[in-house]
Amino acid sequence: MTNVTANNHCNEWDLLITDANIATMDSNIDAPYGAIEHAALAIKDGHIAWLGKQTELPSFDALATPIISAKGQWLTPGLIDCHTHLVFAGSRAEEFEQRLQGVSYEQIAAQGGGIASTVTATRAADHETLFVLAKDRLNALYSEGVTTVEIKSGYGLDCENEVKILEVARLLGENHPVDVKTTFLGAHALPPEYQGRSDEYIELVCNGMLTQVVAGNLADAVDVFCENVGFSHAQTRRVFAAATKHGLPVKCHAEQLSNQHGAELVAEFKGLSADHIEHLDEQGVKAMAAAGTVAVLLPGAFYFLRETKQPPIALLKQYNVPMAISTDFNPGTSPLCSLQLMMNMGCTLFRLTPEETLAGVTKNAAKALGLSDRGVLKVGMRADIAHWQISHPAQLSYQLGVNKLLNLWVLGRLN
Ligand code: DI6
Ligand code: FE
Repeated sequence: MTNVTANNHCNEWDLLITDANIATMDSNIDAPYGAIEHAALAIKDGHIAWLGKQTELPSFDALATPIISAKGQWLTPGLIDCHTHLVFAGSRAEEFEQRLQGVSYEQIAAQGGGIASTVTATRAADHETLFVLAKDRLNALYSEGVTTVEIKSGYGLDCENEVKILEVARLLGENHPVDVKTTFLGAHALPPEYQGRSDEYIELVCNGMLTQVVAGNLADAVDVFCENVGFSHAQTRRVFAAATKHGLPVKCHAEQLSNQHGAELVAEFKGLSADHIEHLDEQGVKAMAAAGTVAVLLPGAFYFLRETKQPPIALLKQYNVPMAISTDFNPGTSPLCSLQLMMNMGCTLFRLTPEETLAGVTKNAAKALGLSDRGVLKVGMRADIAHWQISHPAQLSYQLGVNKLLNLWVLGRLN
């Protein structure tokens, strides 16, 4: 059982949660969900100081320690949404109507709609407008137990506007309890003014934009949409090389609509994750396994695009590639701002187990962001903890529409 004496200054705990069942997601605990029932958990300085069976609690100063009873309900790690495009303006509802009449996502992109229409609206919006729009979305995720969110740029597509989006994302992190990580996705789509000159645009991404993003410490990672309607394998490689030169880890929108071997490429750069991956083949899976690159599954985009090609779940399991699940929240392919809905879809659409699904929005999502201080409840980890009114952790993937969140601590703070 986890019980580290070094952190066991029990008269100094900031909070003790008693009468809990804890889905630790710690693979060192030999039980489904790494569960400890009839448990307690102590927090000190925003981190977990003790956790274990309540009967094994060391003696502590009951008068000096604030205590909350979890009333026999469940604690899990705070949820992590590791792939979002949260900062944008405008709506794509009309495009949704077109798509329902049979026009494909690629056709709309080719006609100058799709991502380009969100770019026009986002370029026209100021920091404050974007902040207000994104804050609502962040609140929606937070209300369902999310404590860490990754936010990508990619709807500015020039220096000024990519920087603006990342500044708004940083500002959200400073003004909201949720911890925000940012990713520079300048290579999301070709802006209209660069039509026919995609190599020149990639030059701007690698030199002009990335230099400014790094100078302002605006990004924690770099992503590329490697696709027929995005950027080629060779162009993706150029962006990854530039990111690596600046010491930034890379991620890839890979194999979403076709197999461009983006997953192999991101693995070659020891990248954090390959995301979407419906068209991923065995060679790509092997490369990811060897590099420790996480597979980020985005069932919302799969559902919304009415995709029929499934990501190769059996192969990913066979090669032990960690699988994360995320919303991909964006106006075009996944306007679905609910990580709990994604958990349900992970089970219903991709046939993951509820335990794999919970791992996908906790420990594997942390790994997809390169974060080793969260995603699992154990001593020394951040006290990012969700308290749920549920009788079994599978209920988180099972039931929708009734918010089961009772309490949410971020860095030990209840908001
Ligand atoms: N893949 C996606 O699913 C989103 N971006 C990407 O590279 C779609 C973005 C959009 O359509 O606005
Ligand atoms: Fe995406």
